[in-house]
Amino acid sequence: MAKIDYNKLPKFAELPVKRGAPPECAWGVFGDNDELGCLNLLNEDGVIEAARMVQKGRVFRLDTPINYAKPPLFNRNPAKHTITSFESYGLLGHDDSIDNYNTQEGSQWDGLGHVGHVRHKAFYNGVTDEQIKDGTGGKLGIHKWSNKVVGRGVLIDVRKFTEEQHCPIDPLTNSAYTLKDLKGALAAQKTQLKPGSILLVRTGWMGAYLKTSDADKKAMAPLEALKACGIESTSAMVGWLWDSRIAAIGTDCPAVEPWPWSFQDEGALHYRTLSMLGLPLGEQFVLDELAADCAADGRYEFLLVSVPMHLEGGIASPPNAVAIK
Ligand code: UVW
Repeated sequence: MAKIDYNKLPKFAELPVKRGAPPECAWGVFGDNDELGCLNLLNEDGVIEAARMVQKGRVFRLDTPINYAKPPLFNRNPAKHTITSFESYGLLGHDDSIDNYNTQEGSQWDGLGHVGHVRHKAFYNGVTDEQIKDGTGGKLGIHKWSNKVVGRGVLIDVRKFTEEQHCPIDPLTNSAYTLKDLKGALAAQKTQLKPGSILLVRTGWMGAYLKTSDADKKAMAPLEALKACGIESTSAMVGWLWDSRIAAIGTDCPAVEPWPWSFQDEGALHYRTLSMLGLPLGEQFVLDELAADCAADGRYEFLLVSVPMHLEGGIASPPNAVAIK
């Protein structure tokens, strides 16, 4: 992990730095051939500092179980888990396989090859559709993150904050948490963002979804039917994330931004972050137990360890993440 001087990075208002690049994009900031985007903000010092946050040995799993959503959201396929017996070899034992596994069927990081900009027809750093390929020959593969997503995690419990302010939104609608809400929650928690933080935002969607009936889950799963809260998709929001030097943002809702968002909307957060800034998005994270612990001890920072799948050329991955306090 090369060390970046956070103070030498351009402010959001100074973007783009690359001649001819689209507005509000970070292409070229970490080098013309960079494929890691904001994950470049994580470094050895950050890992050491984050390891010091481990004080009581509690470990919180941040992934949903595979196939937790029945059926998976956005028309994605359920995975088929099969156990095979070694009986025919005269051995007591098993193998297993997961067929039809969609890397975004539950908790996930969206890799930088997931979504390219609707108008500029390019992925982060100007990567073209033809350059996204299976295996090692392609660009922006998720395997390049497999040892990168470790550092100081920070939770913003915006759900709790808005409940305490008596203005909670319904997470099962496409309502937005504003930048003001996020800043208010941070202030209430007395939490500071520092450069190289991996930001987690609890919106309350996952808890609300898990409480619904099987029939409701089935009804809301299709892309056309789903409604879900998220954070606002504004220039001010992404400017704040960039200027705060956030390395990645993970949420407990399906799309980070409210769903539905229009694929034709150039202002969608997916474009502003994945394609323009190289900022990884995490969705459907499990944050309630972590949030309860943070509320109990008043510490909203922790060591976050996420090891995305070592899938060469992969587009997305379950985070395989834990927060350790
Ligand atoms: C959407 O916004 C459709 O979410 P995802 O990143 O899971 O594709």
